[in-house]
Amino acid sequence: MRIVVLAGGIGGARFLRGLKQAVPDADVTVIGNTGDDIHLFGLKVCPDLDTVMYTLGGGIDEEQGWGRADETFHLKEELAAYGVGPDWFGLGDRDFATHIVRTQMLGAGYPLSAVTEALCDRWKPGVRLIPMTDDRVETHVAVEVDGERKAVHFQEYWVRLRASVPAEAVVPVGAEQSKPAPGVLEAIAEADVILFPPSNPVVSVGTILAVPGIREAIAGAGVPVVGLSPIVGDAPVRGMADKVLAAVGVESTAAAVAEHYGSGLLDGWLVDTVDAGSVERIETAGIRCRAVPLMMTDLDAAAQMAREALALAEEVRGV
Ligand code: FO1
Repeated sequence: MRIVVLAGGIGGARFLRGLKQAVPDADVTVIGNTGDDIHLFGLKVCPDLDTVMYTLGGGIDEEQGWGRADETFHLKEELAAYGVGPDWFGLGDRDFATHIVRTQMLGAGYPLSAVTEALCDRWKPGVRLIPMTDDRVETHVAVEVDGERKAVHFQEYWVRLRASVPAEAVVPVGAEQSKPAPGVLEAIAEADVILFPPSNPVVSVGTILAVPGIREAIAGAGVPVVGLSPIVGDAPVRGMADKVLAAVGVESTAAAVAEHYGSGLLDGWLVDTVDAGSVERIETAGIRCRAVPLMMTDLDAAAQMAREALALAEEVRGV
């Protein structure tokens, strides 16, 4: 079975680990969000691609959900000692190697998709990981700080500001001019099922859908598209998705996120059992809905969620 998954960071990566356990023989292609990318110290850092690669490749810091296990921060300390910023983004020594190799290959003219493939040769994530585009896209967030409106890089909003101020707008800068990376549209066209994991619907899945051609390809693929709500009980399971949902006028509920994606895109939507009351509203919106446990407390829970998503896809396919 060929499965395409649009993945962001931690939630998407953990879901993918469950999917691989649920259907080990499936051919999984991950279209990764690159809107979180940031250039630091002359290096290109791709947080969401690295989170998928490390999580599935066995190198992730399990507790944090990002960055490398057994990390040290000597380089970060030395840079700070030189007064070279920023110091609010936690790049570890092991992680730096990934960004050095990536930046070196980009500098030699390799596109990000080829670089990602090369990095995955080491990590062997067991899925094909393709960036949504080889072009530069960076999400910026419009905020008002000390009475001054300004746009900050997503990572500054997320990590330095801890999303402590409302996001007035979220803009994937460069998305309009970008095109899907090689293999993205082909994977969607050949997929038997397309999944939206519990990733951030605005800055992760939303950014991938902002690359011209991707939303249309998914909507027109003619195969079941099933998503899992990242919102449980009116609150994001992790992260601060509610802050960016507000920026796009979407209430922080499982039903509102499903309606935000729309029945033109989504055929099925899984909500957590605590949100079972919203099943009818979602089905009225033309999206088949089931209430199942959606807390990825461990690998088996994530695998069960994946099985539920695939079962719903078959149910949708059958109509
Ligand atoms: N998230 C944090 O909350 N604090 C950090 O210092 C931090 C550093 C970091 C370094 C590399 C990397 O790949 C991810 C990192 N993240 C950090 C997570 C990152 O902000 C998020 O994973 C995504 O951008 C949102 O999904």
